[in-house]
Amino acid sequence: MRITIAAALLATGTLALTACNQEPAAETAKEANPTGLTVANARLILPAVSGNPAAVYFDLGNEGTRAVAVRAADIADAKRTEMHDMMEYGGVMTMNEMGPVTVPQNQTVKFAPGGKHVMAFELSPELKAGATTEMTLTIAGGDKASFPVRVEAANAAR
Ligand SMILES: [Cu+2]
Repeated sequence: MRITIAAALLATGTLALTACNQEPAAETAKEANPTGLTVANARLILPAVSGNPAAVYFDLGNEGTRAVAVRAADIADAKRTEMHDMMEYGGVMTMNEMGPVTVPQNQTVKFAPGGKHVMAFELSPELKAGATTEMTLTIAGGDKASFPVRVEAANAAR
């Protein structure tokens, strides 16, 4: 009896290994990213002065089946982040924290210099240009998805 159970476990283990070696099925991909969001061209621009916050820019798409509201963008190598937008007050452009960003289905919202961006505070001092960090987006309802972000020097082309 004991042998039979061991054999069954072994068979299960083999199946799991086989599954790992295959291309992820559509269902698996959906589990990893239940948000429907896509992120392209993501980059974190290191501050010119160490200790200052970094700005993160990217193209945020939505290939899901409905509009999605992004309410947080966390960066793995930063202690804290805020989502900012540039707004005009009395003729002066300043950046301010913004509320959730809605991405309509099949549309792209650009986080770009001069507009929306993610501000990353208290960066890990080990984070250097050429490295990759990770951004985790949280949408209304609580689903999350993570995306790679390349780290660029302060003077890199944006
Ligand atoms: Cu900002």
